[in-house]
Amino acid sequence: MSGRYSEKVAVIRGDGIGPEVIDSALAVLEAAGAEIDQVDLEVGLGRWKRAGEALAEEDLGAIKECRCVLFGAITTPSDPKYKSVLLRMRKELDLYANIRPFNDGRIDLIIVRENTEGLYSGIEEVGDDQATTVRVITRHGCRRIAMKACQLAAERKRLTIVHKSNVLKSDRLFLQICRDVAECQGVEHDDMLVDAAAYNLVRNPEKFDVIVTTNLFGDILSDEAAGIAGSLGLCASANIGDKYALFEPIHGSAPDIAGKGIANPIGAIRSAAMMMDYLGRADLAGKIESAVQRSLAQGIKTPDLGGNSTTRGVTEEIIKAIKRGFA
Ligand code: 48Y
Repeated sequence: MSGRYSEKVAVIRGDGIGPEVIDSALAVLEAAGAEIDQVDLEVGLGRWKRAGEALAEEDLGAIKECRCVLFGAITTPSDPKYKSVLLRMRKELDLYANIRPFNDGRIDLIIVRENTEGLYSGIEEVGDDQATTVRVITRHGCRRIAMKACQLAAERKRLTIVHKSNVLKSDRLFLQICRDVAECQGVEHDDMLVDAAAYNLVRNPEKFDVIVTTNLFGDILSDEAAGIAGSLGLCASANIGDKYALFEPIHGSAPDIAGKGIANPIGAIRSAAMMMDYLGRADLAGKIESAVQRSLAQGIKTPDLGGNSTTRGVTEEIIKAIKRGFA
């Protein structure tokens, strides 16, 4: 980037607290000196109610014209006619690696979740007496997620392959391929059954460094890790493919607190920092993270962390820290 031109970023604020936390993230990006060319898109339940469509084909087209997406949160109603926008984008943009770092409190690890197959295959049959969901594990899917996880593990210490191969034969393939890739890449690795991993995450989180796992296990373990880190509101994620990328806080749209001004903006702010890292501005990402740490250390916290600060209060404190050069 180096100030010569700015990157085109699709911004999807979404529903519930999505707009509040994305506005905070954009304000922090601006304070940090990020240059982005923002393309605002209206996507989500609000749009569905208004126009009968949550994510239009032209939105997907517009996204494909951008380097990446900054995404708030979207409410997925249980109406079977409504197709999850997030899952559609992950699939249609082939965002196969969901990377979720956790480094607050007792925890310092990255979960690398396969994001396009497994139990999220969408291959389902619902009858009156029986309902089936097909769990799809492919060699191609395993290889590429294992490669991504190995790249991260090589910069850290160890890779743990999390699976349920004692019961699910599909996970024997996942385990085998992940092991082969780790061997090939010279990455130190071990493996653990998902139930043992769930237990150990609570009891001994320091056992983990980089976890690679299938779609649903990654979904569940990352909420658990967020609980250990202190709050879902702190945690960020990157959904990365070979062509596109989408950055989002891991929390949902939290309709119960929407509009109250108390949502924790840190998950979205950290997602914006991950985006800057992706765009080649690791310096800005580092600056933002240091300011977040500084603000947390000052005790400026929203209610999810036991504090009484507002979304705005936290955002202003982080901006102040960036401007004072604590970063
Ligand atoms: O990103 C997540 O961890 C969320 O729980 C989504 C998931 O299942 O991967 C939720 C999907 C949705 O709301 O449609």
